[in-house]
Amino acid sequence: MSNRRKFIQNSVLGSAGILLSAKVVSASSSDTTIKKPIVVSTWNFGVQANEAAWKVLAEKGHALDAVEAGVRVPEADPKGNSVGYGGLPDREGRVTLDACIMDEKYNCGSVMCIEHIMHPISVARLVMEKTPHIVLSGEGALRFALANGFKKQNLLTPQSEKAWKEWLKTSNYSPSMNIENQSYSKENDPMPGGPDNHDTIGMLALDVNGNLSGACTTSGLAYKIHGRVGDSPIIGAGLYVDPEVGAATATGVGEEVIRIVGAHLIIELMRQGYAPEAACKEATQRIIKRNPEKSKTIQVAFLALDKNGNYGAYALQKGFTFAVKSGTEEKLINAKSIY
Ligand code: SD4
Repeated sequence: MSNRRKFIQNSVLGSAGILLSAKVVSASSSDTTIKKPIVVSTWNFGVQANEAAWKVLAEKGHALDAVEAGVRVPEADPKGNSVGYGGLPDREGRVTLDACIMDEKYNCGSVMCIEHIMHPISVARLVMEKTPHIVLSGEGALRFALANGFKKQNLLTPQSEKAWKEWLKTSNYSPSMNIENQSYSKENDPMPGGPDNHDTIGMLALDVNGNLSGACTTSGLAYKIHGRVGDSPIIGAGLYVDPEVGAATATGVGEEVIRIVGAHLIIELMRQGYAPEAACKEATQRIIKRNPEKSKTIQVAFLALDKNGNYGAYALQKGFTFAVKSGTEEKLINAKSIY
């Protein structure tokens, strides 16, 4: 973790729990002030990503441009081992990326299992804007990107290659991401920065004109079977935006998110009057209900922003952080969790 990131985390986390509980406002409460613009995003790297998004929002830009600009930051960061460049590969050593984007008019675009392209979020946006389709996958997505001026690049960094070769020695596949109490040994961690430098970025923004948009981008679960696609590029699972209600995104073990269509579930709960945090909590409880034992061993987290700029999050396990930036707040928050 860079010193700068460490500084931000240390300086804001102390009061985070209190701020979160003070901030959760029901979508149907009497507080009708609309807090805009605002951007929220998952994990520690959300702080830097929010800064990039904020440049767009502060200039009265559209939320869609903000979320695209924001998530491009971790996509291009070789130190992050779960998004874009530097992402851990699948079990064949191939870095395959998933991303999707959605605006306030239900326009959406997605790429699944795309290789060699550093900014899959921008390809997803092109799919949305320049094709009659919503999803392009694999070889077709790559060809579409190359035909539209994207460069073919090697995304496997020496560190990620080293980690993969190390993994091959046991080939033990057991995703257990960012669980605070998991045993973690710095000596055995092949990645610089330790366990904080991973996980999907999901970003949600409300611009000054009240437009909502969201973006989600990831290299997916490390050492997955080649061709595996998680929740992140699936509209309704990893991301959903509904202008009448709000936006939601997910991170963690995608298979569990897909099963409950996580992001869309949260939107529907908020439509019924749940506050963002309560809706996220209910979604985590659906995961527990299906398989209580398994839910203790994996991480899944949700983040939501309603159309009035109220936000909230909830995770299965401790350790999930999310970043908030608005005209009045800039902080990284430790989300509440079930366990
Ligand atoms: C996936 N949900 O591919 C992604 C991975 C992730 O935090 O979010 N990691 O299943």
